[in-house]
Amino acid sequence: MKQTKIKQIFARQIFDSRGNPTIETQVLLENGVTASAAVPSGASTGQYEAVELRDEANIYGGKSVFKAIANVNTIINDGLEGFDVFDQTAIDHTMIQLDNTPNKEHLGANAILSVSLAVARTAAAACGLPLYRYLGGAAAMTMPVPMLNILNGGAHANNNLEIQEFMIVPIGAPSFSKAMEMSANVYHSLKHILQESGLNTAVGDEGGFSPNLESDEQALHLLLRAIERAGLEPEHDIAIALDAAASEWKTAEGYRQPKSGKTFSQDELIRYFEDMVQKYPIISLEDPLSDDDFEGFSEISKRTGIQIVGDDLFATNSDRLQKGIAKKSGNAILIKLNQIGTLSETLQTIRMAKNNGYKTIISHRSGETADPFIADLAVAVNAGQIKTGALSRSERITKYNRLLGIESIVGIHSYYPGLAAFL
Ligand code: 2PG
Ligand code: MG
Repeated sequence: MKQTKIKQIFARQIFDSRGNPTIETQVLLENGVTASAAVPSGASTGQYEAVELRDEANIYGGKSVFKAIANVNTIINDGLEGFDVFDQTAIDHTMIQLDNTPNKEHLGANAILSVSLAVARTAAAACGLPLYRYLGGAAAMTMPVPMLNILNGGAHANNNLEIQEFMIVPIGAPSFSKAMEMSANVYHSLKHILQESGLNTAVGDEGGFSPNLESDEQALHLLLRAIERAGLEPEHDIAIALDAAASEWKTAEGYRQPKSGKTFSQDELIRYFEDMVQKYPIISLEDPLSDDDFEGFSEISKRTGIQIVGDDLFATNSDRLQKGIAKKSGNAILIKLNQIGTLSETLQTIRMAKNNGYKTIISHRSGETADPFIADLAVAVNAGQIKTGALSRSERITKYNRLLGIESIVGIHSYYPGLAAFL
């Protein structure tokens, strides 16, 4: 454990799962221990996320991240040299000060996060612990209930579905591995049903199928059929979760679904979802309204009684969550490290959510890398839920496989909450 001071931090440009540039950062300690981490990138980003610094130059479609990389290799590297790698909070705080803007636009939240995550992973390596154990200590034992996005729409697919994510949630499973077995069966059943119906089985950004359908409601029917065909019972074994990502539908007057052109007032949209929740076994509904509508989130929570998740609404930001808690907006928060930009701030937001009875769902981004950091984080903080795509595409599978590995190590001492994660 000696000489755990940071000697050098080095960033490089790699690609994410959409073929866009992103950052991988490596931390080297004086004792020679080294580890790295990579940052993901969203498509439906809302307006309150920390700034992802991109070069907007004439290469890589304007998306290269060389400025952010230079910030890591110079300003951040110089500013953090000699810090003990175990001082995560001080390191994150120092980067926030070096940036000195409210939304991390100076150094880039992508630059800062890559360092923050690489520091945590290097610290874990320095004490010879798996990341979930380093972050969560002996208390880390809850396997998250996965939400698998098996039908993709919205900004994640070029089909005609307006709702961004149609997810299955294996709440009736006794363990994480059994939950994944059930989910795999449903995913494959859905593929067979689509094939038999002459529908497209190409996948969207998060690995879910992305056929053109008659309506979003038909997508819900298909999920139910796939669950039954896998020999499982909708609601009891597998429930449904949706992410509407309705900030993408917001207009000056109300809401307009971009693909069909259908318009809604706030009240009409609440009623639209209320009706859906009554008809289908929907256990969780994310971003049913825009990222400014704290009141609407409060109203729809009351009227549906199910889990209402704020993603774009809270942006993993404790100030925004605080406002939501005061107004009773939703009852769950999606946690995305790159929305806020440091591990310490993310952990603070998770703590605030838990202390106030909000459920926590650790989430991937639609543009991902093979880094499974969020799998370890979900176990470390006993989040209870994770959202990390369908059972296809390695950048999604790597998170599930990491969780299977953790469960096999934690073994009989792990706890899979199933339905209890939503109560
Ligand atoms: C979301 C995410 C992840 P994106 O809206 O919840 O599924 O999508 O990363 O595109 O913001
Ligand atoms: Mg979302």
